[in-house]
Amino acid sequence: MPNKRGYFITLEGGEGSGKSTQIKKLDAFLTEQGVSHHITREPGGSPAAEEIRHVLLSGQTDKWDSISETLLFSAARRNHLTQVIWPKLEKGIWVISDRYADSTMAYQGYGRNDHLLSRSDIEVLYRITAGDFKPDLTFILDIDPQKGLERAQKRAHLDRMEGQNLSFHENLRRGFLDIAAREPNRCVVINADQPENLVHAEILTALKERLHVC
Ligand code: T5A
Repeated sequence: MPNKRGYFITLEGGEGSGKSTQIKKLDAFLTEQGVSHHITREPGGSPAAEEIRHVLLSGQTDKWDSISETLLFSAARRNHLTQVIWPKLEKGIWVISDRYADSTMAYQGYGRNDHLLSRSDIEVLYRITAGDFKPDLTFILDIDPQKGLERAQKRAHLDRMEGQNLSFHENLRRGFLDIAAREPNRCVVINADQPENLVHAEILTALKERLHVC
């Protein structure tokens, strides 16, 4: 665990909610403000974690059950933390990640709904992976799953997760909203069903209010 100095900010949400689009805008804003920062993503973000990403996102939807998936996402996360996130934060560099641990709770916990893993199982595994470390601020981009999937489908073919049925995506939306309700000091829910610039403006407002910066 780092003696943390930079801020760790995560963007979360269902498929096609616009995280990558908003991260690009946040990247440009922080550059403009002269804030030293690093953009990353999960699964992935370090060379070894990117290898695990490929294994996780390709193939049939039923390739892994939720326990196997959670272990693989956690292995990738541990590598990402030790090789990239913690060293950057220690140097005072902000880290902005496209997805992080809330995605594990939402997708492998709520989304799958196969009752193989409880909330507390996932929390214990997170503690093994990252100790008490948590993002300073998390934006949860909320959108009707049907609309999000339509956006994702327009952009590219659906990957292994995106190909799950609609009830999976509805469960994970509920999961993200539940996570936000449980941790209101860390999480801000953003209405992602509005034009990109308005979503960006909401994110900047919350960034300034929550972190008292920029
Ligand atoms: N996963 C991940 C788990 O199951 N467990 C975990 O622990 C972790 C970390 C990652 C997958 O892994 C799963 C979750 C995911 O299924 P990924 O390739 O990183 O896969 O995919 P996503 O994170 O889902 O990213 P997407 O690219 O699908 O969605 P984004 O980034 O939310 O959306 P974005 O910005 O690419 O936008 C999608 C389209 O919508 C348009 C964009 O131009 C683009 O065409 N768009 C808008 N259109 C209208 N209005 C707006 N406001 C728009 N914003 C964007």
